[in-house]
Amino acid sequence: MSTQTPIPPLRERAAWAALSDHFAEVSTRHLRELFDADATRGERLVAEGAGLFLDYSKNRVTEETIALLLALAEQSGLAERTAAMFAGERINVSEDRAVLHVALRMPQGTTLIVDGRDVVAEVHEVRHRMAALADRIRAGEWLGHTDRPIRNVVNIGIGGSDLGPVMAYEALRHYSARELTMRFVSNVDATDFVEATRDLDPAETMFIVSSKTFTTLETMTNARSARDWSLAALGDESAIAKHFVAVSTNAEKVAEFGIDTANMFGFWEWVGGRYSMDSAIGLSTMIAIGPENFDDMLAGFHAMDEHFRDTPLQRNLPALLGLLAVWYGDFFGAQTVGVMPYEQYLKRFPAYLQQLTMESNGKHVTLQGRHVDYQTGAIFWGEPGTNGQHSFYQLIHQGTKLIPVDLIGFGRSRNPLGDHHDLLMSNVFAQAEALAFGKTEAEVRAEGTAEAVVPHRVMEGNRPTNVILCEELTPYALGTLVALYEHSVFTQGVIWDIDSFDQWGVELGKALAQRIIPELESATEPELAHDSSTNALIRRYRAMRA
Ligand code: G6Q
Repeated sequence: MSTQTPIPPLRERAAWAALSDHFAEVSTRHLRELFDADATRGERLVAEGAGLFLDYSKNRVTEETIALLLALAEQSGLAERTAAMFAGERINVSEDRAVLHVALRMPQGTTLIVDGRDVVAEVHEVRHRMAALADRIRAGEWLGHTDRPIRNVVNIGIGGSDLGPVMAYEALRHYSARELTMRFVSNVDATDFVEATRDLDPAETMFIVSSKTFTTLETMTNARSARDWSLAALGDESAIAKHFVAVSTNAEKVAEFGIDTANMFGFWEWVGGRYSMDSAIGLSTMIAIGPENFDDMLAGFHAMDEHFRDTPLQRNLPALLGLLAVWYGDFFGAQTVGVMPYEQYLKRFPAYLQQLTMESNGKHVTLQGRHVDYQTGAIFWGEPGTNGQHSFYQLIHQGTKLIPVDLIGFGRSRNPLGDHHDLLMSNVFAQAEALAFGKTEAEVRAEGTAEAVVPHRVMEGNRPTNVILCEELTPYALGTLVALYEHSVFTQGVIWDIDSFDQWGVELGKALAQRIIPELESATEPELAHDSSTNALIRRYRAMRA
């Protein structure tokens, strides 16, 4: 258990009560009014760190709101909990584990002793082995069973063992070795495996079986199909050693599957699945972009870690982002947060963030196990800009729901082409402006709008946004961006006093399916003891598959 002293329940913290009173006043104020009252607001309500710039001036806050949110962070023990995380204390209380993804990006030569072991040294030892493999594959020196170089790499994993690698591969495609084909298989639906491998030659294909536990149904099923697929072409069990590597914490299960543990890259129980893209789970990323770029990505993560740990809260990007999420979720009753990267390479970033945020903060009890009496994790969602503007932005502009939005943009495109990038970025600024200030009745009338149509064209505005800017999407920048959200999630979890690092709902899903599989597969009619709906559905499926 963590040695942290318990803090008062959220509603009993003085800043919470003050925020509740303050909300009544601020919630009636319009961003137009707040900007009119203060000509420098747009220059002052900003923060910068680790190469990222955050403009949070278009939020429904005053400086008093920010001061109260910062007081709430202090009264919630954010500084102490952050120090505890960085020190390797067991802050994941329900699993009694340390939470040390920050150690995955600590520079070589630094030291962090946990349970008598230098975890940083262990991290770098694995990283060197990963780099040796990545270099051999990238140089065409890793030969398959028939002495042909490996040209295709397929990562098999799901959840935290898939979403980070897929997102990072897409985000950093510009840096990837284009002669290699990278594929990702996650779903137990056979279509995923079949479509991912249909045009690949088994003699040139390596599978990375990525699974922390090496017991996950989807991954092990896909891994077995991959082995059958390889053996059907290569014909010989000895081929496995040249075509399969494993990333896992479970050496016993890896060996049982038939992968030589010399070809296994380990990590540790203190790396949560959704916090693992910078551990050996990132092996596919490293093969794609090379060890040096991978190191740059880790340097970006580390820069944001240091910013979060060392910067006063009023200039601390993850803390501000996290506190604003609490402000909207708990006071305005906002249910969701939109994250819109104006960068095509970040097309999988919202999906990645969904797991990071919702699996971490989708919790209903406090660290002490008491049911919360306030809202916790919001629903995160998003699409790359500008695509979303031509579909769901309508609801954000004129619907009845308040949806705070993060807009992420870059100073330069990785693919400069005519004026595409200026057009893209003009949309970031225009959307943030329109969402905040809207269009009044008077403005709509002044455009010569027919009276009956005026109400339809009015934009109330007062829709909050954060604008996050970065120079360009490099591996380093990606690291900073991911760590920004990791620590924002942590900040929110600390305020809500929840365990952001367990996932019992996911574990339940893993166990439940196991019970039904034999009922679907048995040759004779099984005795079913579920509810009447589940029993009937199972019977119907059995009839359909026959
Ligand atoms: C992440 C979760 C979950 C996990 C997957 C895959 O934080 O624990 O998404 O990553 O269920 O688990 P394995 O890596 O053990 O296969």
